[in-house]
Amino acid sequence: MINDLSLRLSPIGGLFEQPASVQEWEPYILSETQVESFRKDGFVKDVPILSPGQVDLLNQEIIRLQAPGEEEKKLFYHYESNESEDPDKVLFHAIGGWRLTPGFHDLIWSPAYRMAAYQLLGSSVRFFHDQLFCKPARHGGVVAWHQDFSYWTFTKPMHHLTCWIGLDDATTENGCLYFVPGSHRWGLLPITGLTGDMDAVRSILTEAQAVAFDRKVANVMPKGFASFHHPLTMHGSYANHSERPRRAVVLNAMAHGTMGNTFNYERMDALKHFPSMLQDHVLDSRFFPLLFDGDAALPSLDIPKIDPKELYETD
Ligand SMILES: O=C(O)CCC(=O)C(=O)O
Ligand SMILES: [Fe+2]
Repeated sequence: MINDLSLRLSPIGGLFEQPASVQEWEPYILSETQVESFRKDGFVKDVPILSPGQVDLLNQEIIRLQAPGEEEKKLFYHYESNESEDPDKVLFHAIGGWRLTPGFHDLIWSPAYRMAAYQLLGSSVRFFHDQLFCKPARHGGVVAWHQDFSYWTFTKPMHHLTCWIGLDDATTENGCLYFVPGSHRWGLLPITGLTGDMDAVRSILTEAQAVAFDRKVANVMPKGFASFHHPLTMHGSYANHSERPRRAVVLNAMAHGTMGNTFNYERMDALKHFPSMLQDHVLDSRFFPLLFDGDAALPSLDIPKIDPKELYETD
C-alpha cells in the first residue's frame, strides 16, 4: 500500500521544532524593511528556512523522488524528468512531492515559512502546492522568464505567494533565479513557455518593460535560504553549465478563501492529476491544508504585513 502523506494534516516527523508560545514566534517575523522591499520590488530574498542538516535530509529524499515506483509516481500532480525534452538542457520538474516523503511533507509546516507567508499575503495561509526544480551539473536547462499567475488562472482571486528555497548554494554559474524588480505591477501577461527559449517573453513586452530587464536581480543565496515573490513578478533562471547541481524546492501558498476557476480554463489537460478544484468553490480540501492563521494565533503581536488591497485582487 502506498502511503499518501496528504492524508496527514499536520507535521509527521521532527524536521522543525514548532513555536510553543507567542514569544517563540517572534524570531521568524520579517521586519518592516523586508515587507516594504517586497511591496516595492515584488520579491524579498535571504530569508533563512533550513539548516545545512535539513537541506541534506531533503536532498536524500530527492534521490527517491527522482526514481519513484509506478504507484508513487501517481501521487504527483505533474512529473517530468526533463521538462525541456532536450537531453542537453535537463530540468527535473515535479509537483506534489509533499505527498511522498516525510521531509517534504513537513517542510510546508516550517514556522519561518508560515510566518513570512502570512505577512506577505496579508492573510491566513493555505498551501496550494509544492514544486521541485532541479538542474544537474553541466547540462542543466533554463526556466524561461514567466509570471507564476499566468499558470494559475484556474484559481481566483489572484492572492498567491511563491517561496523558492535553495537546496544547493545558488550562484549565477549554476543557474540561480533572477527577478525583474517592479514587474509585479505590470498586470498579467500570457504564457510564453517554461523551457526552451529563455527570452520568449520578450515578444510580448512593451519597450519600457523590455528595458526593465536591464535591472534584473540575481537571486544568489546560500542553500537553505529562501526568496518570496508575488504571483506577477517576472522571474526565470539560466542554464547550469557549472560542475555543481542546482536543486530547489518551491512552496506555493494562497490566501484562505481562494477558489477554483476551472469552468473556462483552456489548459484543463495540465490539471489531469491535480486535486479537484470546482468553479467558485473555496479550495479547502485536504490537499490544500490551512497552514497559518496569524490573526487568530498571535493577536497580541504587532506584525508588519502587506495590505492585500494594495498588491492582490481581493474580490
Ligand atoms: O527554480 C527555478 O529556476 C524556477 C522557479 C520558479 O519558477 C518559481 O519559483 O516560481
Ligand atoms: Fe515561477
